[in-house]
Amino acid sequence: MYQPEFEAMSSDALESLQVQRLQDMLARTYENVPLYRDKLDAAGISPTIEALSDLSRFPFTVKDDMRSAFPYGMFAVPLREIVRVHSSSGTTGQITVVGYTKRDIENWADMMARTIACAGGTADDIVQVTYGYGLFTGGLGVHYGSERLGCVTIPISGGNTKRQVQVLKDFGTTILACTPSYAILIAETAQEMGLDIRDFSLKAGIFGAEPWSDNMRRQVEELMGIKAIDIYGLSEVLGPGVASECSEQHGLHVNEDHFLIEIVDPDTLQPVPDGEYGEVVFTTLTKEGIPVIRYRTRDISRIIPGACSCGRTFRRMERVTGRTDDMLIVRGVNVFPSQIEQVLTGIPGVAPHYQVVLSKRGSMDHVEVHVEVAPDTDFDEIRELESLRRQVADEIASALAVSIDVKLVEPKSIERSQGKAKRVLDLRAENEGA
Ligand code: DLL
Repeated sequence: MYQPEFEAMSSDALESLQVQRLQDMLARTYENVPLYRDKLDAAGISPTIEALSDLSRFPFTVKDDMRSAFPYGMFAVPLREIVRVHSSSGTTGQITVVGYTKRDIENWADMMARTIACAGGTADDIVQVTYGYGLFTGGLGVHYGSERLGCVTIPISGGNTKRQVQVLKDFGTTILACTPSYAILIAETAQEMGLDIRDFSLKAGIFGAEPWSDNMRRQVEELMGIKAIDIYGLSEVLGPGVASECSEQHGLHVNEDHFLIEIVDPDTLQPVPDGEYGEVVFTTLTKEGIPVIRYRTRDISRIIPGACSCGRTFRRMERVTGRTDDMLIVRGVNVFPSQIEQVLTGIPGVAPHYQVVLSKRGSMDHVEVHVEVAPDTDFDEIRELESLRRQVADEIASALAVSIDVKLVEPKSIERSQGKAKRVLDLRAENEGA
């Protein structure tokens, strides 16, 4: 543990720290961010609390609030105190900008150092930072944490996959940091180069930034001979370092000395009991640049009740299986791409590369899963291919309780990503225009 004085705090000590930090944050935010002041004034809420439960009176913050304040309207300090900005990917609309003070960067480095320590990392490790450097928070976020822990830090960023493999080998990398989908591509590229990553010094991966199934974890662990842990975060709240799995690989410890987590029903917006799934909502406690009050992440998860045997006392959130805005409704049944992935990665003969393609057939939405067959597939065996296709379709239907058309596609025909994989291809607007 990198900071046991926080990570293993008693629940009473943690709660009093949280109350004190929340009081301070609310006062600062009300004072300095007009958007929050106006919202609270309009709702007749004073920015003070006695207990953590008082937070449930406060209005939520959503991505559109950030967009409306673009670029700097949500900053709670003057720009001269901001030392870094990052931005969210903007795949679903206008980008948002987040700013960090010197203290924010320090805290972020501590949280990322905790994350690397969660993967068993120490100052003796060599960390290859393959997340993208730039406006995306992944690269620099992990970088500062790795240096904070004292690791040798390789700032290679994403891309040039053969070089990634060569550096893994030649530099003796022990911890790889990238998206899980890119980790699979790196492993496959090594195989094509005639190299076996299991012979390298690599021992752990800190993978995140996108949903990935447990089967995908097992595959990448097997291909690389490593322990793969899931790391979670989002730019609006921090970047990587919000929560991380420990060696138990059973839920992600939320850095609760810096963030309050709530799980709410996305329809009623009422908090749900521990153990039940809902939308994850975060309130920052220490952030100076952009504090957020009850930020609705759109990510679906739950609190895992009970203590963790690793000794960390911070509560754990379940791995994020998807976002409310990624959810497909297929003939009335809610489907997340990661559920499809969990099925596909359990079937020999298909590769862990897939895409859910949405199109229009007349006025109806049509959903089809494209999945690559394994590279050693014999394409002359049409009967075998058809039986594989049927097996995939049947297994999806029995796991998801709805049947979805399946198309087998050739190896390497689905576009690879060096960052977040694009699991859903939406052609509906194009179909309408046609
Ligand atoms: O993806 C921060 C990050 C970088 C996390 C590197 C982990 C590693 P954004 O680009 O703002 O930030 O995207 C945040 O990505 O709301 C989730 O929907 C998704 N996400 C992030 N981590 C995970 C994960 C970074 N471990 C959005 N599992 C979040 C599932 C994840 N989804």
